[in-house]
Amino acid sequence: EASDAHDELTDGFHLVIDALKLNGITTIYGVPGIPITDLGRMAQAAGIRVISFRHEQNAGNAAAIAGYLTKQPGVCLTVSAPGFLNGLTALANATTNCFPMILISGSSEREIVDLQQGDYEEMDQLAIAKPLCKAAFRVLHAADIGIGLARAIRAAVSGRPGGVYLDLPAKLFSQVMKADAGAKSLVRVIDAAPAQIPAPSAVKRALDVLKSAKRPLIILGKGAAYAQADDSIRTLVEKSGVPFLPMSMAKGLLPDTHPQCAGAARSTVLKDADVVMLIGARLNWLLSHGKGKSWGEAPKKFIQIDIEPKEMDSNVEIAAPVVGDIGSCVAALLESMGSNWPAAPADWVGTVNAKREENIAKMAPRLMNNKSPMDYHGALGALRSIIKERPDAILVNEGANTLDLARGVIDMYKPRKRLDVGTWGVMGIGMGFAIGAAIETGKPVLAVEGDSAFGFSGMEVETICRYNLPVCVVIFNNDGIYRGTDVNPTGGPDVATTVFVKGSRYDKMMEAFGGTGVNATTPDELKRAVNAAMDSGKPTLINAVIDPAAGSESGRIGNLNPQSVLKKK
Ligand code: OXT
Ligand code: ADP
Ligand code: MG
Repeated sequence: EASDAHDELTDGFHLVIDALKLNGITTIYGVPGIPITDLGRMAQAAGIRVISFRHEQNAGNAAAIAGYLTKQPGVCLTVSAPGFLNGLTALANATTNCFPMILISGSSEREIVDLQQGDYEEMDQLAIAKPLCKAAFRVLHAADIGIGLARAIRAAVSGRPGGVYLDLPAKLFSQVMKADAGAKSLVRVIDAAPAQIPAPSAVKRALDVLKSAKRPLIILGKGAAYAQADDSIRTLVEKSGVPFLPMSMAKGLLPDTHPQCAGAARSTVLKDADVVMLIGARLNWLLSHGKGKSWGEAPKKFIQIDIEPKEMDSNVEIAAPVVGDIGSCVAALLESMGSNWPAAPADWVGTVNAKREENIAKMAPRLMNNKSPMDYHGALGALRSIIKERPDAILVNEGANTLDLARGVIDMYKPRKRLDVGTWGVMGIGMGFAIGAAIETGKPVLAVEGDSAFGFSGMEVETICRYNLPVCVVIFNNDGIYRGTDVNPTGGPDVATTVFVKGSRYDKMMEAFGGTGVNATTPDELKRAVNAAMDSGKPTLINAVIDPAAGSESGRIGNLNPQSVLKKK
């Protein structure tokens, strides 16, 4: 029976699974259904961890953050048309954030789709995905599955990382071929993200510019955190003595409490620096495009380290572009700096430190209040001390006020521990990121969520309970988007814009699935409940009751709301 013809055949299902395993992909995030239900079952049987979600966008976000945390593409698996579209938002978001991810979707039959004859879940998925991700491929023959996956992996992780779409029509899975030919068709991707070494002349130019600075600044972005060159980045910062400003997800790459951290002197350093070295950070809206009021009047010179050559001069002139991977670039800079690099100008360092201490001192008393209902600072003061005591925990954060104030208040101590709304400022990453982070790292996760933000992915609390993940969700419940105090301008009882059901008890949602729910009305209660959750590792949701009047419109980016000179009617 061992030589049964059956034993010598393989099929599309098994080739996909074998190709994933051959390339070290051990986890799939997705939602099952036609035509990929059996693929998930067989993958699990073959030892792949299959995490099944309630909505594909959340599965996609989990895959995306897995990619960010591991430098391996996170894989999301979806059904045709609607499932694919749900996952596509996460794929586009991953691409925008430079996270490596592969969205694998089943699709309907080409012959029917292309003649638009109305197949089950008909959609030309490849065409739709293409403009929204870094690369998109379709495999029609089982013998090409190995090459298809190899191309997807390389496209996701090499150069600037991003999202890749892989289209697998239903018929592919049941195609059979000889098992030995199938095995030979698979490709193990060697050196998927090759080092990209910067030119020595570019390194020299960058150091010449840095040396000429009177008021130098280093800005660390999430590309620097992604690169996992933590030790050499720290050495570069310390050897240069230059103040550094971490972008949101780069917080903790060096501790926020590091003596050179200028996070609490942001306005000052942006305005007054004369040379700015960007490491894995783009001059996009989050940095006011490198110009305008927040950058002050004095002329600036930029040094930019990035793997993407086209990023240079995207917003302003870059005096010293250094193109390559951050690990190689920083190593080359360190080597050329030699052993007697001059200290950063003391008067500048002193000015930055004074501003930082002033801002920290100003904030300190606000974090100690024990008001009820809580304000943001009181509640965040409690959470800040929890992360200080548990620096290995991963912090997920979304909302408007809940995001912007937590970013400033909660110090981070280790790299890649802060995961948030990223480049798009997108709501809905919360539960997907929390689940992906818990699965990939095994570390406890604290998700600090605006009540609106949570609503975008809230059903995944069931997923958290089902897999018994060490996730503690804290909902800053201020009865709405930004604030819970809007009224209906016509006088009616329904508020169209930003107010939710008042006094909602989100904690009951967690209890519905067997997790722990807590209603917290003071910072002390909040702290106790979070500590208990982190100690137990049990799925927990804490409804933190926040004063509905405490927030401000759009948090710290209210200036982006369009304003008309005409009076509001
Ligand atoms: O130097 P100065 O003096 O300026 O001071 C700065 C720092 O130096 C200082 N600082 C400190 N002081 C003391 N100690 C410490 N440790 C310290 N650290 C810093 O503090 C200030 C501020 O520092 P910061 O924060 O670093 O600097 P700043 O100026 O804020 O930086 C500028 C930015 C742009 C870099 C920063 O603001 C930033 O990163 N912003 C990101 C904003 C963002 O992405 N927001 C999310 C989107 S908002 C909106 O779009 C929302 N929607 C619409 C929507 C979205 N987004 N998505 C989808 C799919 N659909 C719809 C919705 C629905 S938000 C939202 C829901 C909101 O409601 P929720 O209920 O969820 O939330 P609540 O608001 O809580 O109700
Ligand atoms: P932030 O939002 O934190 O400012 P961005 O997402 O704007 O960060 O920028 C990240 C940048 O890092 C992107 O331009 C991307 O090309 C770059 N990048 C990502 N990974 C690497 C790497 N390994 N080496 C060099 N640059 C990288
Ligand atoms: Mg809110």
